[in-house]
Amino acid sequence: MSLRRLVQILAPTGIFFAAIAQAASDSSLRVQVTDENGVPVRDAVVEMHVPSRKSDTIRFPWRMAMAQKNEQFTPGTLIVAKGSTVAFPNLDRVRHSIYSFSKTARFEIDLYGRDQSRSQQFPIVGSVKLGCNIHDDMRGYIRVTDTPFAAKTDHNGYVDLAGMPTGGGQLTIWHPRLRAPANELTQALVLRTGSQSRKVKVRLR
Ligand SMILES: [Cu+2]
Repeated sequence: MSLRRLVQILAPTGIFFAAIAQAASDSSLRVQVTDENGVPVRDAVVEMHVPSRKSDTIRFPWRMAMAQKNEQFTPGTLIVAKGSTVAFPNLDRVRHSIYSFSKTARFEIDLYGRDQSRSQQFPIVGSVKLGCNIHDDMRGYIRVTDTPFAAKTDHNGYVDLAGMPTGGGQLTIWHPRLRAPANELTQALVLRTGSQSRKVKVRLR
């Protein structure tokens, strides 16, 4: 039976379209990021950009917060949706003054102390490098994204993205030490129904 005939039979029942809707969000992807020597790269941000369905609000399961603890940014890399407001709670006894010179978000937050918090909005997609005016070696990164399919690699360099629509898209890998323009690498990728995996080798500085 031809597909066209099948559509004619099933369309009035709604079954066919339900089947399409099911298949359209039935793709999952496992990515492993390694360096040139095959050593896993952790805390790389992996994003899959697919043609958007509805522009639903993106909600990640983690907190939109970058704390300062033991004179370090925690977590060191945070993924947020474009337009998010991020909290910067200070959990240290000492005071911090956070800044960014990144094109995507230039700001400076005056000194604030223990158990206080400040917040900042991130309306532009890209990466933001955070520093502290008091502690020179404090480094933190915020990756602002416009796709809900984004996550950080674990200590084995793995990331799992699920619930994606099938079809063509762009896979982006970002890491602060990735040796490429804007520290990111983009590859075309066709998502098939079911699960698939891909290994990506990157060069680090
Ligand atoms: Cu500080």
